[in-house]
Amino acid sequence: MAFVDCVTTHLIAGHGGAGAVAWRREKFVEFGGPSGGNGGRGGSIVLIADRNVGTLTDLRYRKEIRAGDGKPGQARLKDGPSADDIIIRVPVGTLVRDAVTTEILADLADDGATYTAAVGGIGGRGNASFKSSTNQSPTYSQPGIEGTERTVTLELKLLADVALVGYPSVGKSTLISVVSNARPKIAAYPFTTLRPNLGIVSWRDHEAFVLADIPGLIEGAHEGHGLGIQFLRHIERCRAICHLIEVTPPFDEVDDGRDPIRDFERITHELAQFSESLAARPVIVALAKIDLPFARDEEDRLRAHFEGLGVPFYAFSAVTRDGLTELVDAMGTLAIESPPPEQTHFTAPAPVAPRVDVDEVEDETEDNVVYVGLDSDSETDDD
Ligand SMILES: Nc1nc2c(ncn2[C@@H]2O[C@H](COP(=O)(O)OP(=O)(O)OP(=O)(O)O)[C@@H](O)[C@H]2O)c(=O)[nH]1
Ligand SMILES: [Mg+2]
Repeated sequence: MAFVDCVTTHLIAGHGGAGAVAWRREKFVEFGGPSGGNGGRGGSIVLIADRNVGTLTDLRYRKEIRAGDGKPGQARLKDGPSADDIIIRVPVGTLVRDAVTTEILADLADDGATYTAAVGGIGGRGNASFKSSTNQSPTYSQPGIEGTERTVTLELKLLADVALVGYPSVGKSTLISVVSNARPKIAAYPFTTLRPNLGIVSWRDHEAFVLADIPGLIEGAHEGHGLGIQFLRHIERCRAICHLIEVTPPFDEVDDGRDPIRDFERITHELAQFSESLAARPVIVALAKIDLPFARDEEDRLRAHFEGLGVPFYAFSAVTRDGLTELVDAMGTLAIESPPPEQTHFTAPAPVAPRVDVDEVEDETEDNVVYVGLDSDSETDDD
């Protein structure tokens, strides 16, 4: 699966160059003084949110990114050159965590937002800079300061208003394809959708809202079953949930004992197991495929059940477009009325062990701009 929404990488900033100890020796200068220049600054590693970047895919195999060191100071008061910073362009909506403590370091929510994840060390002072009235010939200089290093986890937050959740094949992708600009793959087998799709829904005279089609969930998702936990994390970033259910055909040979009410309860349980904040998210239920007679037959019973629970209930068909306007209105109202989830509620990925041994690796500073996943649109679900 090419879609990468979470990567862990180790960032090492460059060390500062050492200050030089040198002396002026010139033909017509009688008293050559100290002339050691300062060391250059080590390169920092800076993350920049860029709206042209779609995914974190390109960072997937970058276990370590290292900035160059500052050069030592030179004679004749020449300062050592500083190393270039490494700029890593990441998608807007990237959350930066310390991978060891899982603490959130930065939320790069706006285009152009920057975060210096590892700070280059400053260069040491050369002996010339220590010259004073009491010490005309200092024989010492400073070493450069070490750059900082840290292991970070970058997570792509999926920014949507309403998440479509439900069992595989209930018709989530079909719904987003008829109400928004998204054109995801649709098929009659489970787990057609392998990564979340976003669609923009224009809604009467209101401002458009963003709908997310999330891969199908099954029992045990919070423990990693099916496509698992990573997508539950995406749902956490949506304001509200539209929970799709379907009536499976009575003659279905592969009938696995599914029932729309039980499906709903199972998935609601998965969401609650994953996080309290997900369990508390506003939710509406939508019965899909009511063009099918056996689905329409169940509509009244299901409506009575969910309305009895106080859960708003809708029924629609993506094929005949029956009930679509009401459903879009309901989702749009949810998008407007539900507050955005608070960042502190996001469930952290599992922490990684701190690094103990840093192997020498090739200097990666030659190309000092890392573009992350520029062409996310070229990915498909089935690669
Ligand atoms: N009759 C009928 N079939 C539908 C309707 N909506 C979707 N389907 C069919 O249901 C099947 C599954 O549709 P998808 O939209 O791919 O389902 P999904 O929920 O996105 O499935 P996953 O991505 O696997 O989780 C496809 O064969 C669709 O053609 C509907 O309104 N009426
Ligand atoms: Mg789908």
